[in-house]
Amino acid sequence: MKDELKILAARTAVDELVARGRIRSGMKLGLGTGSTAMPAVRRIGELIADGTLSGICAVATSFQTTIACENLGIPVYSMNSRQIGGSLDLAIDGADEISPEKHLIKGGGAALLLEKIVAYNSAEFVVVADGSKAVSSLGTKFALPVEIIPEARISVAAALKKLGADAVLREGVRKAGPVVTDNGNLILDCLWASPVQADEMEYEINRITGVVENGFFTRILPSVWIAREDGTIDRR
Ligand code: ABF
Repeated sequence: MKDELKILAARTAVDELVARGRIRSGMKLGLGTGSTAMPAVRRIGELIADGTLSGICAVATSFQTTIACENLGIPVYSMNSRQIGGSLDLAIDGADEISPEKHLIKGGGAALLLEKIVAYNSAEFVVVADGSKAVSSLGTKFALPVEIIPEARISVAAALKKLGADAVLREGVRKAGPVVTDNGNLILDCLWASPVQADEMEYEINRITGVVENGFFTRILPSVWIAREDGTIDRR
């Protein structure tokens, strides 16, 4: 059921954005990671294949999304390429949690750094999700991922504790070692005893030496498509 809602949110968002001209031929698009972003990527691939969209230049936010784009015939470039020039027209991605102010937690799939580089350098940011992602506050349920330089693992965990967070090193599925991000870094997953002010915390965490980026997304407010259990779409 959840998978169907993810597909519904993703396809509805892409189709409406195309119908309103907010996704157009020739655009530079950021393409997200995860099981909700993927049907959006697939839909964009279909619209390229049937000729509705042409001249799209994409930036993929993970290795997984790059492979999907290759298979779908979506041309992928680096943010630094001549075609992209460091900025995008629109980025579309999933989220782990969405607060009423449309602050997000992202990075459950450990791709938060590239996801944030893409989102924060896009003129428009779109988030697609199923209803379980809409929450009343952030910080106490879904652990905030913080990407860190491996050598700073202990010192960053101590600094996060001073900010009230309990930080746990993310381990691989078989616990044979830590999860290593696409950038060769580690992830500390952080939980607080009570809800946090995400915009302040996004800033404070990034001031810690050894932190590369954190999964609070508060500086660009997304347009959000959330598929509810009854099959209706909550647009925010
Ligand atoms: C990406 O996909 C991540 O930032 C987030 O962690 C994840 C959401 O996962 P899913 O769409 O698979 O639930 O957007």
